[in-house]
Amino acid sequence: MSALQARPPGIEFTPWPPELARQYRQAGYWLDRPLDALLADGLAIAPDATALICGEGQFSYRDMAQAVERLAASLWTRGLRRHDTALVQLPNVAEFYLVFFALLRLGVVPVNALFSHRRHELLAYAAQVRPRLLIADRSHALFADEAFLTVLQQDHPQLGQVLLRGETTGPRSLAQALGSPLPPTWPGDAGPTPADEVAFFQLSGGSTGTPKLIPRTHNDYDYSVRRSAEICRLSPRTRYLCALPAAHNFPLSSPGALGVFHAGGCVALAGSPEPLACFELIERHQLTMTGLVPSAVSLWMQAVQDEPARRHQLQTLSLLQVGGASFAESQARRVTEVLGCRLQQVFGMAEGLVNYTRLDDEEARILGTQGRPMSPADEVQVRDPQGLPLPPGEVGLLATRGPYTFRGYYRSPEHNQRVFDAQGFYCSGDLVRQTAQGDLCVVGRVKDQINRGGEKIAAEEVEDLLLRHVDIRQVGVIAVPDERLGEKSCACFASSRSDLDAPSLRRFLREQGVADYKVPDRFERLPALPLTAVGKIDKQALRALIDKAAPLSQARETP
Ligand code: OOB
Repeated sequence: MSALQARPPGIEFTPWPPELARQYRQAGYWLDRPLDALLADGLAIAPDATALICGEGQFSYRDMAQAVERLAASLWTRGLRRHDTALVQLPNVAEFYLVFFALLRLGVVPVNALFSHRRHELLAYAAQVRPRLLIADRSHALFADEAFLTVLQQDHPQLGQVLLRGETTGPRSLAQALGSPLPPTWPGDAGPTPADEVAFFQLSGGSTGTPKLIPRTHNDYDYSVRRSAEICRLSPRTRYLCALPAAHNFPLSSPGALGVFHAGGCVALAGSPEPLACFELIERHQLTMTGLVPSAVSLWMQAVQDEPARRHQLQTLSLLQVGGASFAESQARRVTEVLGCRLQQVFGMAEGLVNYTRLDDEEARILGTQGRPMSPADEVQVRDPQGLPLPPGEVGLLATRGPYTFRGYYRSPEHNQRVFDAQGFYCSGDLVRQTAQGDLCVVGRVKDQINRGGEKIAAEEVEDLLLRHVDIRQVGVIAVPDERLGEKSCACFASSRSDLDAPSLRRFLREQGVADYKVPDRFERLPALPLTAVGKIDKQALRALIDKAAPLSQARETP
C-alpha cells in the first residue's frame, strides 16, 4: 500500500447541502474555526483561572493549554497525523479533556467510548473506525493486563500507538506523554484544520444491532456549544460539576464542560452522580451548576430529605439541568424547594438537536415541558406516521434538521435510509407534542430502545447477543417501568430448556463482553413469543403480556 493510500483524505460523512451551509455561515453559526478554539476562548479570558479540578489536582487554563500541547507534540512525534482515528476510553478524569483537545489540535478523530463499555462495544467501535491510536485506562478491567490489548492489536495491525493512564513509565505512559518537554521537531502546530470536517464521533444511544457512530464536525459542534453557553448564561464565574460520563453529549456540550471552558469558568469532575460525594464537591469547590439525569435527581432529593442538614452544602448551586430521560412533572416541581436551585429541562440527543427551557421562562414551562430548540435555525416538525406535519398539541414523531444536527451515521447507508427523509430531516424516534408556544413535551418513543435512567440500550443489540446462545429460539428485549430508573430492561425468550435461568443468561452475556448496563434486569421465559403479521416479534403484544405477568426474576445480580 502506498503512503497516500494508507491515510484517508478525510473522515467520510454526509455533508449539509451547500446552500444551507452558506446560510449557517452567513448567520454566524458556523465560524470555520477548529473545535479546540473553545479552550483557547477560556485561555484568552482568564489564563490563570482554575479551569479544571480532578481529585486533588487543579489545572489553570495555562496549565491545560501546556499539557494539551505537550501531548499533541508527543503524538505527532509518534507519527499520528490529521484524519487518523483514535479509540479513547477514559473515566471522568482531567486526562479526558486533555486528550480530547490534543487530538482535536492534531486533527486526529476520536471515538470516546464510555467507561462502562467493555469488549463488545470497544471491538465494535474499533471495527468501524480502524484506529491508529488507543488511549485507555489501566484501572478498567479490560486494560488491567495485556490480554485485550493483544487481541486488539492482532485484529488491528494499523493500531500502532497505545497510551495508558495509570502506566507510570515507559513509552505507553499517558502521564509521561502529557509531561514530556516539546520535541525540537514539533512544528508547533499540525497545520490548519478545515472546520467543515469531522472533529470526532459521538456515540448513538442506538436502536440497531451494532452501535452507530455520529460524525460531528468542528463547525456544528462548536456552534452547539457556544449557543448552549449563551442560553445557560455561562460566565467566568460558572463552576460546573461534571457528574455524568464526561464523553456523553449532555455533560460535554449542553453546554457541559466545553461550554464552561469557552466561557472561562471552572469544571470539577465527579466519578459518578452519587449524592454525598457530589455534595462534598459542591461545597468544597463552591460549584454553581450541574447536569443530571432524572434518576440521579431523585437520589439527590432523597439524600437531602434524609438529612436536611446537608442542604447547606448546596448553597452555591444555582442551576440544575435535568435531561436524558423523562422527568416527571411531580419531581420537577420539588427541585427548587428541596435542592434550593433553579431547574432547567434539557431534551437532547447525541445526533444534534438540543432543547432547553430558558432560565427566565415562567414556571409552568420549566416544570411542564422539555424546552425548545436552542437555535433559530433548528427546524422541528411533529409528524404523523405517514410523515405529514401535525398541528400543535398533537402527539407525533419528531423530525429535525439544522446547523448542528448530523446528516448521517458513519458508514450506515441502510440505517440512514430509514431515519432520514428526502429533505435531510432526522427522525429521532421520539414521540413528542409541541405546545402553541413552541415548547416540546416528550411523551414516548417508537424506536426500539430502552432508556434505563438515561443510559440507552438498543434492544436489537442485546437480542443479537442472546440469540448466540444455543438454547434460545426467540428473544425480545423490552422496557418495563421502574420507579427508580424510569425504565428497566426485560428479556423475554423462548427456549426448549426449562432450566435456562436468569443467572446463567446474565453470565452468558457478560462472557460476551457486553457493558453491564445492557444486561437485562429481568428475564421471562415464555412458551413462544407473539409475532406480527410479517413474522417479527410483536413487542407491543409482548409488553402487554409482561405487564400482566408477575415478575419472576426481578432481582439483578451484582456483577
Ligand atoms: C441525551 O442524548 P442521547 O443521545 O443519550 O439520547 C437521546 C435520547 C432522545 O432521543 C430521547 O429519547 C431521550 O434520549 N431523551 C429524553 C430527554 N432527553 C433525552 N427523553 C425525555 N426527556 C428528556 N429531557 O440524552 C442528551 C443529549 C444532550 C443533552 C441532553 C440529553
